[in-house]
Amino acid sequence: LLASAVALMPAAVFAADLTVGFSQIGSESGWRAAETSVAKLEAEKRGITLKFADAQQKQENQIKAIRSFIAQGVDGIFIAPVVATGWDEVLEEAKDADIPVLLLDRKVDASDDLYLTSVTSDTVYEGKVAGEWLAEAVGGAECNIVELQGTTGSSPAIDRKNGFEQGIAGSDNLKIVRSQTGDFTRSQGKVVMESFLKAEGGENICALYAHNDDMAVGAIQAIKEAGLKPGEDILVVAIDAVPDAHLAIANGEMNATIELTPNMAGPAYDALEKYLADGTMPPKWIQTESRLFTASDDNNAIYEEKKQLGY
Ligand code: GZL
Repeated sequence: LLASAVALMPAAVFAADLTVGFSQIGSESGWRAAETSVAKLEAEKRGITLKFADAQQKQENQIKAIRSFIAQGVDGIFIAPVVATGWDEVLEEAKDADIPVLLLDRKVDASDDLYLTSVTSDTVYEGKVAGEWLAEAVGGAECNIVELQGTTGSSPAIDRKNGFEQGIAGSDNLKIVRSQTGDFTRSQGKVVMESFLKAEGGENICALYAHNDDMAVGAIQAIKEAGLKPGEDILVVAIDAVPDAHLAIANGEMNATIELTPNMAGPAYDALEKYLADGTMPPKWIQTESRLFTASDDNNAIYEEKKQLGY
């Protein structure tokens, strides 16, 4: 009788016993802050205990946090890996402790038997969509592009650069004349854009491609302080579709962004619960959607909606 009662128990009850350790990169961008708040919300919805560690964008802090989660014997470990390399040893330790690891929003250069699954967008595709949009917007005109790269060595920075170059490959009139990391932050985006404007001359820059909206928003400030009109004198395309990007597009100061869902944790919790409940192996990659937003979308309404999401 007891066995059949347990068998009928809803999955949520099993989830109530789950403890997950989340090694988060930091809070370098509005998108990252949203990913964190959604991860906490999704844990609450499932009755999962979430142990959260903010690494202030340092890999050694992530590795320390992961070791601590292993010592605490958590049921699963989520990692948003700040860079793609240097994870093998600690992932082996988690595997030896029989604790499944799930990657959120970024990838690692490690054998995929060291993690249960990765929940990310197609970051090459995002860059390609940005490049194709710009090629379409510019038409046949000569266009010197400046690029703000994400965190050096992170998988989205590597992929979004490659994808963008694929997107503009067919347009000889489009050329990347300056490219430098802004570390995915607004403040660095502004500082690096100021140096681009100084070195290149604002009148010679036709467009900015930023690997995330936060760097673009910082750069927009620099473009305005240089007496130029962002979105007109210098076209601006980026990725994440955070509320402030929709606002900038609504105000004509930005032209396009590609959406990255902040809910990477939801699918990860579901995959972990299923794996722990009955051993189901998820695919190694759970891909999230990417969608282009431009001035033709109702950006003011979308801004209001997304403001509720904890960005
Ligand atoms: C991409 C994610 C990036 C966001 C940035 O998947 O890792 O990190 O685009 C964030 O906003 O810093």
